Amino acid sequence: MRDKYGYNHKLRGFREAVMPASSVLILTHDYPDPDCLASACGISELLSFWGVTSSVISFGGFIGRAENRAMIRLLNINIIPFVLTEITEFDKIVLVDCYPGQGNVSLPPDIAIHAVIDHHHNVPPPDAPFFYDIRENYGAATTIVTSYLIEAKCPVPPKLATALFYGINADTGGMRRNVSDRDIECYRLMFDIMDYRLLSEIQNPDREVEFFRMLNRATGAAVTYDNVGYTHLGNVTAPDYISEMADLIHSLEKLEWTVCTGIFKNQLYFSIRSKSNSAGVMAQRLAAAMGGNGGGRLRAAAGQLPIKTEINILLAKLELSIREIFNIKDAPKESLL
Ligand SMILES: [Mn+2]
Repeated sequence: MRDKYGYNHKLRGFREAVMPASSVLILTHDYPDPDCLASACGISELLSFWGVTSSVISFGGFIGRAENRAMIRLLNINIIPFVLTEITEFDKIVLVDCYPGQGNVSLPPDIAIHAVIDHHHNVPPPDAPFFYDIRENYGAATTIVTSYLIEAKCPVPPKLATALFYGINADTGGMRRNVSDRDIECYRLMFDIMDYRLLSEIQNPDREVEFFRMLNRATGAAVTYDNVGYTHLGNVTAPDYISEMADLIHSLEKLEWTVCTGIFKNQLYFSIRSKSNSAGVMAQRLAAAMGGNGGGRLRAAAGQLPIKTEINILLAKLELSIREIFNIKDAPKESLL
């Protein structure tokens, strides 16, 4: 039977795809954010409620954002780097907040997966060899997982509720972007269970000096072209600094769009923020113009561009593409500071 969102039958499909199992690998995208971490924790709880004795949460890349590190530490999230997992030891593999073959998930191409839970624009082939639950209208993958927990009548302890609340909160920018009724409903339910003190500690974490270095670079290099902001961070020690600095610069009052770039592992990573609803489209256009990959949601998007020439030549080309795509060809370039 379907609920008013038309999704109730998905829980049964998920259960059939992953059960029975004694050991399940729950994989997030590389450089995990609160949404995928919370989704993974929720799935882990659901699996143990169903009797799975061992599940492991894993990710490629690593974690730069202080809030995300605090989330893992304070909520005791047991997460291990993908390179340390032995993939053949798992009966089943579940992907959360990502889709196989998208370049942001560390998974050997020949490995069979069993379930995908995502809210990005991904269209599985009709004969997809795995279960999928992709709800593009949801602001957070965590909302899908929270719905599973509620439907399955799985108890949600306060720490998990804190993770789920924070996951929905982070991906919706505090209920500002891409919010569906179901996101709000789950957000409210978790609010009543969560630990406020822990949430506050996660949101106000101790920071490493690298954060301030990045902040200094981001503001020092920031320029505006009318209502479009741009900054380049140079080499970064973790790609999630790029999205973090994009968020900060984007709070400048006059900006409609913000683009932030940084170099990591010989690729130029970019993040785009939009106060209208065009970030994902702009990321696709920028990637197409520069020969890279890009995409995302209405107000937040990202991508990677290959670095095949000298970086200054690439950045000059990028500026031309930004001017073209955002329709600011003749706008004066002004320094932020
Ligand atoms: Mn997400």
